[in-house]
Amino acid sequence: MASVPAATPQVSVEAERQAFYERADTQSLAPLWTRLKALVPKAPTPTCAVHCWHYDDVRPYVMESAQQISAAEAERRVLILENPALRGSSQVTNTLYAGLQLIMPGEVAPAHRHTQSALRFIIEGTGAYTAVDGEKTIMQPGDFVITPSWTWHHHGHDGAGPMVWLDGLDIPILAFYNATFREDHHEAEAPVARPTGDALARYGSGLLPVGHRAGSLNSPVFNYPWARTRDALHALTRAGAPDAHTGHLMRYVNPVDGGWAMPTMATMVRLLPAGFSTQAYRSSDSTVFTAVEGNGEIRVDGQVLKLGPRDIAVVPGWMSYTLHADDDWALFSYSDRVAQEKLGFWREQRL
Ligand code: GTQ
Repeated sequence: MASVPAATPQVSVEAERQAFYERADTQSLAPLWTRLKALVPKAPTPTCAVHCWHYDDVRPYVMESAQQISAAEAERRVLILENPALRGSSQVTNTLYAGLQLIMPGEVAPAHRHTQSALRFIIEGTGAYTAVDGEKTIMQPGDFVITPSWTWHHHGHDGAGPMVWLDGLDIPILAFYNATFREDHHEAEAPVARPTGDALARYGSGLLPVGHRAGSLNSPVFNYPWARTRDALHALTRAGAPDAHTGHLMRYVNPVDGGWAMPTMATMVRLLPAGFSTQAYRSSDSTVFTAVEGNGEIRVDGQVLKLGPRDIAVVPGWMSYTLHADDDWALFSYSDRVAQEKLGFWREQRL
């Protein structure tokens, strides 16, 4: 057999393949085998970054936005919390949006509805309301409020002083599915049909109207007041030791079926007693945290994020992290965990 230099066949194989890729490319075809390991990696490779926004740093910008534009003109006067690794995308994680919304006394952010779900976690101020699907709720710091998909909602402020809340929306998820719809109400304020407090009395008091059926994707409770949540969390600390990996971790529940409050975004709140440190933990859902009361640290990827009241942090999915409480530390968090669970691929690991 005639011998050929060893390198030659390899070179010609590569060259032939390249030529083939170029010809296939003209038909909008691409080889999987050059991409398989990246397309189907062994473990998640989130492209978002660890980040923390300290409220004292961003508050001046949020307040200045009121000099720049009214809530009516802006429709929603929000500064988007954009992940530094995803600038220009309006994403805080690959699947979630976060923003800080400001409303001033006398303002109305006009009624609209959209297929995205929204959550509000109240950061600062008192006296503003949000009206969701015909009921107003007055918001207090630490309250968790939901705006289900396709429900009319507007925000207003009959009290005094600026009011700021954290908006969490599933905007990137809806964009991924290309299933975004919106509609503006013909009036700034959508009709209010029920008295304030009705939903909480009817569905959020350990009672349900007899005959009420499960079946909605969203909790009928749309404001989970901080005063109640706080009492519950502190009661837990008296009953026993916190979970080693998560602390006293609770989820906001749909009282009708025991599920999550919303179908795409999982919302949780936890208390870590003063001095408590968690063992390392990771899960496949990238998570946004905000501290409500107390101070502590999130240690992740060699970084130490100090998180006091109103500070906001993002931890990418599958990155192992630990939590350390300086004093009794209450943390709210949201992620796409509920969507991942329902689709069957959510994972967690206790390290
Ligand atoms: O309050 O309806 O931060 O529609 C982004 C989009 C808030 C809202 C945001 C929205 C809203």
